[in-house]
Amino acid sequence: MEEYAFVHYSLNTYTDQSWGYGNEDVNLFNPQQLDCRQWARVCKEAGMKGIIITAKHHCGFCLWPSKYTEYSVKNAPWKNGKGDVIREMADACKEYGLKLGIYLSPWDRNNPTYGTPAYITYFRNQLTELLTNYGPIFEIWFDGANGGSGYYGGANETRTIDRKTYYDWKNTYKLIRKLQPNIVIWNDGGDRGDLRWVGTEAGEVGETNWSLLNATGEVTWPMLHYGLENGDSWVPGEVNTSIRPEWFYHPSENNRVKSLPHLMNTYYNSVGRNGTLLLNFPIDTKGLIHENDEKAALEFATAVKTAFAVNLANKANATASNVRGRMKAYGAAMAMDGNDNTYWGTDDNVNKASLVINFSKPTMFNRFLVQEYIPLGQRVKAFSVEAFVNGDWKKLADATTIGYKRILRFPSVKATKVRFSITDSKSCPLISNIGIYNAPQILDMPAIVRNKMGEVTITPSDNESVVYYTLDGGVPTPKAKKYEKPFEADGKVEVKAIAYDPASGKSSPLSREKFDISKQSWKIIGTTDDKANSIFDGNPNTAWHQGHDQKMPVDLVIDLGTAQNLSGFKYLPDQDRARGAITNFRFFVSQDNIEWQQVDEGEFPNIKNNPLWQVRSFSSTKARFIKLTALRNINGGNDVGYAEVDVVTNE
Ligand code: FUL
Repeated sequence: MEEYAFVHYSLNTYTDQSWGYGNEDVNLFNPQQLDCRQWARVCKEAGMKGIIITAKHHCGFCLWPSKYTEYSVKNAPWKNGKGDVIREMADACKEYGLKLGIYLSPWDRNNPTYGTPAYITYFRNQLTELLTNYGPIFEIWFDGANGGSGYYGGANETRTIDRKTYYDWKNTYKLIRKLQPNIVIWNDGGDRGDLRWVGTEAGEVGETNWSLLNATGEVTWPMLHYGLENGDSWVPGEVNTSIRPEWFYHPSENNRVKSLPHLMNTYYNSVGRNGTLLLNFPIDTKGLIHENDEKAALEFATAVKTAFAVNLANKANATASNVRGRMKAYGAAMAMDGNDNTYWGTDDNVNKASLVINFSKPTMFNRFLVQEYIPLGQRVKAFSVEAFVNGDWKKLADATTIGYKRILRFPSVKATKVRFSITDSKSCPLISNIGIYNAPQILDMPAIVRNKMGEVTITPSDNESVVYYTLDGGVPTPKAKKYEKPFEADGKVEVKAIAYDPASGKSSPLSREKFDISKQSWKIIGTTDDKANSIFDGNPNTAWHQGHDQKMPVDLVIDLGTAQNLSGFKYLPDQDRARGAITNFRFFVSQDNIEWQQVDEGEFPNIKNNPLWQVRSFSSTKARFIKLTALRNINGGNDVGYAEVDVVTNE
C-alpha cells in the first residue's frame, strides 16, 4: 500500500478548531449531507488503497455510538442519535474496495477519568468496540499528542501522564493483535509499533531512509526521519500530511489546498523515498470532502499516473557487472521484467556492482526508479546513476538508500545508455525492479517574500522559467509585468505571480502573498541583539530566539512606530523543527508602552508537529505597541523562537 488516506472529522469541524478542549457541545454534530461513500469514491479515484478515520480525536467525541461514554454521535442530533459514522465508513470502504483504518486518540480531553488507571480500561473498551464491530482493520493510529489541559468531565485542569508507562502499551498491543491479527500498529508515543512517524507533518521523510529501528530504547528525531541503518526491527516510515495546511476543515483554507507541484513533491519525498504516503482530507461542515480538495487529489493522481505511464527501461536490454552464480534466475533481466518476485542479485560478499541499460535509440528521460527485493531486507547504502551522452558517461545523481522504492528526479537528458552503480551495500544487493521515465514538466509556484524595507523578491524554483506578476489583484499571464529584480511594494498589497516556461508554454499554478502594513519603522523594545530583526525580514528560514536567560513568561514588545487599527496578529515559529515554539500565549496592545490591554489569549495546538503560520483575530483596537507573551513552549522550557511576527490591520 503506497498511498492511503486519512480523514479528519469531529466536533472540531464545527468549531473551526484544531484541537477540541473536550467541552464542545454534541449538538453541533448535525451534518446535512454526510456521505462516507463520497469520501470513499474520491479516495478510490485518487489512487488511495485505504482510509484511516479519526474515530475519536483529542476532544474525546466518538464518531461511533460507544457504550462507554455519552460524548458521542448517539447524543447528537444527526440521524436522531441513531447514526454511526464508523459503520458508514466501513460499509463505504467495502463497497469501494478500500481498507479501513482507525485513528483513536489516547489523549481524551473529555473523559473525567483521564490520567487515572480507570481510563486505561475505558480506552481498551473502546478499542475492543472498534476492532470487533467493523470488520478487518488494516491500521490503528495512536497519536502522540498526550496530556495537558482539558475539560475532563468539568475538572478543567491540566493533567500530565507518563507517555511511556501510562497506557501499558504492551498489554494494549496484545489485545489489539488478538482482535485483529493482521493489523499494523502506528504509535508515536509508546512501545515500538509496526510503523514509525517520520518526525514531521510537512510531507517528507529523509533522503536516506532505513526501514529499521531498534526494538527498545529512545527514538531520537534523526531516527524518526532517517531510520536506523543497523536497527534490529522492521519499522518502515509512514509520511502523514494533509492536503491543506491543517488537519481539520477550516473554511479560511478553502483556497489553500496544496497545489499540484506541492503534492508531487510530497509524492517524491515519501513514496519516492521508501515511505508510504498517508494523505489527509479534512471533511467539511456539510460532511463531504470539499470540491477543491477533490479536484486537487484527482489532479495529483492523474499526474502520478502520467509520470509513470511508460517505463522506457521495459524493452531495454541490460547487462550486469556481477550475477549471483552466473545464474539466469538472478540476471540483470530480472530487474527489468516488472515482476516483484524476481530480482537481479550478486554473489555473496559482492557489495559493489553495476547494471547498464541499453536503449535501442537515444532516449529522453528525467526519472529513475529502483526497488530492492524487500522480503530479504533493505541492503543498499549508496548508489549512483549515469547517462551515456555523446560518447561520455555523465553523472545524473548520487543517492543513498533504496528500500522498497526510490525515485530520483533530474533535468531531462537524452542518452543511449544508463548506468546504475551500487557503490555500497550491507550485503549483496538484490534489485527487483528498475524503471526509467520521462515525466511531463510541472512548473512549481514561485516564492514571494518581502523584507522589512518593503522590497519584494520573487524566486522561481528553476532557472529556465520566467516570472510574471501583478500588484493590482489581477491574475498574471505572460502579458503581465515581467519580474527582473527585487522591487519596492511597501504597505498593504497583494502580490500574485506565476512561473512561465517559454520553451513549453506552460505556467505554474498561481502564487499569492498578501502583505499588511509597512514594517519599516518597527522596533523590538528591550533587546540590542541585531539578529532580532530577522523576525521582520520576511524570510521564514531565519529565526531569532530569546528566553535562554529568562524564565517564562517571556515578552516580545514591538513598537510599530505609529498607531494602527489592529485586528489580529500572526506568528510563525522557527522552521527548524519548531525549536522554542510558543504553545500558550497572551497578546496585549498599548498606546504608550505603559498601560497594556490584553486582547487575546490561547494555545497554538499542534505547533510542534506542524509549525505553520498561526493567525489570531481580536476585536479591532487602535494601538502603537504590541506585546506577545509566551507562557509555555513546546517542551516546557524557557527558549522562545520566532521566525516571523506580523500584525493584521483593518481594511
Ligand atoms: C497530530 C494531531 O495532534 C493532529 O491534530 C492530527 O490528528 C495529526 C494527524 O496528528 O499529532
